[in-house]
Amino acid sequence: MRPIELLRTDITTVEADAVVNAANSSLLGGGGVDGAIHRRGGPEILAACRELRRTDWPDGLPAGEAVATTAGRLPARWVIHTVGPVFSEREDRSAVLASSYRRSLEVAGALGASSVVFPAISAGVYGWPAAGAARIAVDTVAASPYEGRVSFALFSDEMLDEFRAALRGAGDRT
Ligand code: AR6
Repeated sequence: MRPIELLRTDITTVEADAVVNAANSSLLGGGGVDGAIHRRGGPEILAACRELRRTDWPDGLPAGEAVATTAGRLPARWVIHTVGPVFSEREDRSAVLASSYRRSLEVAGALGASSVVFPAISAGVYGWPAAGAARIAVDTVAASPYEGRVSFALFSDEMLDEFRAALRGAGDRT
């Protein structure tokens, strides 16, 4: 399995070619990772998002899809915005969450990005239980043909532990 690095840090401080944003369909900002990325990256990112809404995604970016913009003032070349699914008790949306990771890495590969850092997509405002979110994240990244370096920036010790457990289990699941 590819090496996957786990960091206990604010994603906006990580140096990587591409930083993944856990955005919403509007692409116009929000709280959590999205708020932090726009705050620290500056207005250039929002301007690029508005342009994408005007051109490619007039109805918004669907869940499971990903798109890149400048990273503004972040220590990165690109922000890859993806929209995770809102967690549902009634409907299994795991495939959509996996798609967010897969499509983000496809976009990174197409850009020629040699490193990508992810947050725990959908595991905050969108309500995904941490263990499941970590397992889907790790398994999808492990299965991706993307050749660059992948890391996760996790915001709490609990989330770091969940990702460690998912990584330990990944060898058994693949
Ligand atoms: N660095 C790393 N991880 C963080 C940071 C940070 N600066 N801030 C929060 N987290 P969330 P979602 C963790 O809510 O669940 C926004 O309003 C957080 O603790 O950012 O996909 C968007 O606009 C959690 O573990 O993303 C959407 O409306 C994980 O990152 C909605 O939230 C993801 O939490 C998306 O919700």
